[in-house]
Amino acid sequence: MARVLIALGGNVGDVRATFGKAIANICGMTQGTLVARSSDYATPPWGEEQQPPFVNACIEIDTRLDPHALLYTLHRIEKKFGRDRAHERHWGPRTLDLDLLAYDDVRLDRRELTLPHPRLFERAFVLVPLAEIAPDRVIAGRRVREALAGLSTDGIERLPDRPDPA
Ligand code: A4P
Ligand code: MG
Repeated sequence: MARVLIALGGNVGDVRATFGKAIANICGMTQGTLVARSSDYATPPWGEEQQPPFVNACIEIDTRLDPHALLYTLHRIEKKFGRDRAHERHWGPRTLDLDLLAYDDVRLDRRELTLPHPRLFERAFVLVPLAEIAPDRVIAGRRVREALAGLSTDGIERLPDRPDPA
């Protein structure tokens, strides 16, 4: 069983509702167990700034899928929730982005899958939710809470919990 961290992001549609359904799909389609789920955060757009604010969150799951099968499954779930890679811009608006942040302590350096995620430590929109659920996790030699301390968190806001859908 592997312990896996996944980042969720989106800025098109009812992103928080999408996250709820996507997390259920992630657990179902990976035969995974949800270990932890962060709050949702409103975050200023990063990379390409002329686009609506994002919602971001992180989850931790246990799964028996290997890293490539897991990424393939995450891409299927992105597509199911309306993501269309053929018609979007790099760093542009999207309904759902699922990034594999870390898979146990596995290191991989391939274009289709780099582990840990290569841009993880540049992004407060990833580290803020990650620090909520895994502050002491060490990834590529860096403790999550310490990595976050080096970044600006300006404009990032924790969103109030939503009641579970009936
Ligand atoms: N890939 C390689 N390694 C991984 C990995 N560890 N996890 C490959 C996921 N994918 C990985 O990904 C491009 C390719 O990377 C995939 O085909 C996969 O095989 P992508 O998600 O299609 O590309 P992208 O999302 O356009 O680029 P990137 O660099 O992953 O950027 P982001 O961060 O995902 O960009 N601002 C805020 N506030 N919040 C956001 O969530 N997101 C983006 C989108 C831009 N600005 C944002 C946010
Ligand atoms: Mg991505």
